[in-house]
Amino acid sequence: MSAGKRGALIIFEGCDRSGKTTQSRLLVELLKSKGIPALPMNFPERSSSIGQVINSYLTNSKDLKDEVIHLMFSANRWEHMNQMKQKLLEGHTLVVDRYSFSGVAYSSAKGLDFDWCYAPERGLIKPDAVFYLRAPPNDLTNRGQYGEERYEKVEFQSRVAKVFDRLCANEASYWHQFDASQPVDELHARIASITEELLPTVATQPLDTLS
Ligand code: NYM
Ligand code: MG
Repeated sequence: MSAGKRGALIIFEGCDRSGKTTQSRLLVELLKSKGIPALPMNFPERSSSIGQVINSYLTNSKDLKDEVIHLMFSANRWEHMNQMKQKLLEGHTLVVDRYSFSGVAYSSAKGLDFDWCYAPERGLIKPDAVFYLRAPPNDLTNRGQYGEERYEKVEFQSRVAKVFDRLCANEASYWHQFDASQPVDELHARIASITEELLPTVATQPLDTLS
């Protein structure tokens, strides 16, 4: 990519098993096949020392107070910000499976205050687009087969979905909501077309921060 052209920060958000991992992989593959530099990322990023604590918490081998794990998830994003900024400015598009909004959605679904949950996210790089894969509420209640990790319970996921809906309404200018129950290739085509329009538009815009 030519000098001065940055990449886009693209985020996938949604409940567990909404298809984010599949769609983010397809998007990275598509961009790469077109010669557009693209890198996949995901949060939590479990390999750092903070990430390893988060992993122990999620797999139930460690208990932490709700506030403490919330701040660990946020710290896990902060510790990757310089590296993300550098990649974006070099022209890489980052396709990220979960970001700040998962932080707010899962913690406030536990009962923590919404604004308190959002506060540590302010100052992080603002996404150029959030693709919100929204599972229809009926689907959530029909889906029983979650894995073993903490949070993977239907009743809890319904509460998480409500917070994502609220975030989607608040941040409508850069959020795109999709019905997660549509066929994988149709959803991918919609996401691809929005991304292809987005990349040239943001390439000359400065990076912004969440506020
Ligand atoms: N999660 C993820 C949070 O509770 N807060 C956060 O900030 C992030 C990024 O971690 N159930 C939760 C949501 C998921 C869990 O994520 C693991 P994944 O994408 O299933 O590996
Ligand atoms: Mg999961």
